[in-house]
Amino acid sequence: MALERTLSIIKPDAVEKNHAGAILARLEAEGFTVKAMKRIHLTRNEAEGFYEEHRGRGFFDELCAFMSRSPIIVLALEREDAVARYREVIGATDPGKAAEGTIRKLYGASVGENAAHGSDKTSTAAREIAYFFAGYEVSPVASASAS
Ligand code: RTP
Ligand code: MG
Repeated sequence: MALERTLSIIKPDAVEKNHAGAILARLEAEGFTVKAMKRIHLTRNEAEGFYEEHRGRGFFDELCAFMSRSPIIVLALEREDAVARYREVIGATDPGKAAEGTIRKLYGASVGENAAHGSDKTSTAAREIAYFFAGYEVSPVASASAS
């Protein structure tokens, strides 16, 4: 199976609680390679731009206020079948419904404050990685020797 990339965000709640290191270690243990990473504090407009697809939904204002309240850590991750595997590792959107051992079960508090974001499909992942990282910050998708 080919290598694939996904966009991961360690959300404000998890960064505030100093869970970023544990989450990153878990992702590496699950076979993901960090291809790019940064800590940023989104403005409200930047959060709205990222979640544009959800504009008009009941939770949109709350979601964008939350995502812009304090810094996040954004990662471009690579492994085989990265999009689907990452979503398995973070678990269901609502931590109360997430499987035991998943990142949202371990570190999420509520459906609004659920510790992590992951792209929902490969086309979304490409758009989301490009939203946060310039081309020079992300190396080309691997041949075996690429770093
Ligand atoms: P994400 O995009 O953050 O990885 O989460 P997701 O795919 O599992 O869920 P999505 O439907 O894309 O929703 C984005 C985020 O909006 C918040 N949300 N709140 N109160 C609600 O009913 C509700 N529904 C969604 C969640 O924080 C979710 O992660
Ligand atoms: Mg989503």
